[in-house]
Amino acid sequence: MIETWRWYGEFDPITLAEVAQTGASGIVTALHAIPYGEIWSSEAVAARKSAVEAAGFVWSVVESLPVHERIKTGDGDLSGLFANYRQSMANLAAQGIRTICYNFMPLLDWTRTDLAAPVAGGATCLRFEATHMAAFEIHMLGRQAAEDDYSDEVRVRAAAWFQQATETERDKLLSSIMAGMPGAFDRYDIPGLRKALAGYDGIDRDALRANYARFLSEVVPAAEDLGIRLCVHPDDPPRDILGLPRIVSTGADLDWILTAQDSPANGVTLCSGSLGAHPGNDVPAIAAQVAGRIHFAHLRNVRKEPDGSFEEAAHLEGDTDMVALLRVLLGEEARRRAAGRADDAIPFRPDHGHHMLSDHDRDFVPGYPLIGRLRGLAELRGVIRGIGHV
Ligand code: CS2
Ligand code: MN
Repeated sequence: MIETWRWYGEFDPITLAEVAQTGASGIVTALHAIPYGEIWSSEAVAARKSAVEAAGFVWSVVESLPVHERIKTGDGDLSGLFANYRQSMANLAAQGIRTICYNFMPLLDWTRTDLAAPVAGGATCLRFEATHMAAFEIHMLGRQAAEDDYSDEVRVRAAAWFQQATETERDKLLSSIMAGMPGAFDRYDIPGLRKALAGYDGIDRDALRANYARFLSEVVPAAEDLGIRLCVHPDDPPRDILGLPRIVSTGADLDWILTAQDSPANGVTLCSGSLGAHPGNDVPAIAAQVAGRIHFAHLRNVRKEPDGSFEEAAHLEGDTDMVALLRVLLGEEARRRAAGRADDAIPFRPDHGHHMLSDHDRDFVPGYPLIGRLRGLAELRGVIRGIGHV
C-alpha cells in the first residue's frame, strides 16, 4: 500500500516540508480555490504538481474533483458541466494524475456537530451528536419533517438543549455543521441553507440515483479512455441528513454504483470511518465485496453510540477491526501482484486524526492536524508491516 497524506495546498497550514517528516510518499490534494463546476486548467494542475514534486512527493490522488450541485439535482442543461468535468480529467491525465476521488453527497460534505469534543488525556476529536443534529434540524432550521428522523428520546433532549443553548452555542453548532471543506465549498447561514435545501425539493432516493447514474454514464467512458480511475467517497455520515437522501452509504449502495457502469474506471474510495458509522455496515466485509474496485483507502475509526451519535476514535480503536480490514486490502494487493498488476498498489491515507499535543498550538483544517494524523499513520504503518511478516 502507498502511504499518502492529504494536503490542502494554499489552505493548509502544514507545509510539505513538514509532511516529508511523516515518511509518506504520496500527496492527496485538490485545487480547492477553483469554484465547483469550473475546469481545472492544465496550468493550474501543472503548478500544483510541481509544488508537490519539488518537495519530493508524488501527487498520488486527487481529492476531490467536486461534482456540481446541479448535476446532483439534475437541474437544467448539464452538458457544459459534464464537458468541464471530462476536460478536468483530461488535463489531470495528461500530467499522469490518474486516481480521482469524488463524492455524491447532496449539499453538505462531511458533517459533524462538534469539531473539538474532548477525548481522555486532553486531545479532541470530531463528533456527531444526534441530539445536537436534531436540535439543529427541528428547532434552528424549522424542518418539521425531521421529527420523524429521530427517536422520542433524542427529540426530547434536542428540545431541552435548544431551550437552554446560548446564541453563541447555536452559532457554534451551525459553523460545525458547515465546516465541511476549505476553499470554494459553499457554507450557508440558516436562510441560505433553507434556500439551498429547496433546490432538492422532490429529489428522493430514486431521483438522486437517476442523476448519479447519468453522471457516471457521462464521465466513466471518458475516464476509461484516459486511463483514469474514479473512486467515489462514501457518505459521511452514512445516513440521510436534513431530509436529503444519501445513496453511497452501504455495501448494497456500492454494488448498485459499480454495476451502473461496470468498468474499472468506476471505483470506490474505501473510507472505513464513513462506512463504519452506519450501524449495519461490516467494513472488512464491504471491503472484501468491492475489493477489485478499490482505488484508494481512507483509514480511520469511529465509536458508535445507540442513539446514532458517534465520535472519531484513534485509528486502531473504535468499532472497526482495522487489522481485519488491512488484511483484506493487503490480500487484494497480493492478488493484483499475482495478476501482473503490481502497479495497482492501493494508496491510503490516515483519514482525520485527533487534535493532540502541539496540534493545540496551531490552527488546522478540522480533522486534519499534524500530530494526530501522524499518530494514525504510524499505527497503520506498523499494522501493515506486521501483517506482511506473518
Ligand atoms: C473525509 C472527507 O469524511 C471523510 O471521511 O475523508 O473529508 C472527504 O475527504 C470528503 O468527503 C471528500 O472526499
Ligand atoms: Mn474519508
